[in-house]
Amino acid sequence: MPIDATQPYDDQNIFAKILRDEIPSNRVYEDDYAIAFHDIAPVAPTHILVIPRGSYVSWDDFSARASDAEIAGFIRAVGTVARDAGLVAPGYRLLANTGAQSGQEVPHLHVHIFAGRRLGPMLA
Ligand code: DGP
Repeated sequence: MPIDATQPYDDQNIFAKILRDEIPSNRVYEDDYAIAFHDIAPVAPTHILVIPRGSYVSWDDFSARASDAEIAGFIRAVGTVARDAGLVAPGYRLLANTGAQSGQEVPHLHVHIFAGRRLGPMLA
């Protein structure tokens, strides 16, 4: 069910529970600003989600409210995850759905990393 990106943060969302280790995930990375884990329903051979540790509904919420340190830390984490996974040479795609028409389903900001096959010109 797509979410309303203008809603307040819900700390019972599934990624909040993954952050608190209340439900399991296949974690591949963590630092002070972000964690990364494999998507439960991959659409590419490599499909990793990177989420900030802070409580942000969407890219919009994050870019408006997060500190410069959180934004820098998160963007560095996304790059590090892709680099550590060996994705730079073959290439990868980043995607952050924001709000209902994008299809965002989980109301905690997440950046998808897709890789491992030739990706089409658009995911739409
Ligand atoms: P989006 O449509 O951009 O909100 O993408 C949400 C993604 O989250 C979707 O690709 C499936 C993934 N996902 C949903 N629930 C879980 C979960 O419990 N664990 C993991 N690892 N991924 C999940």
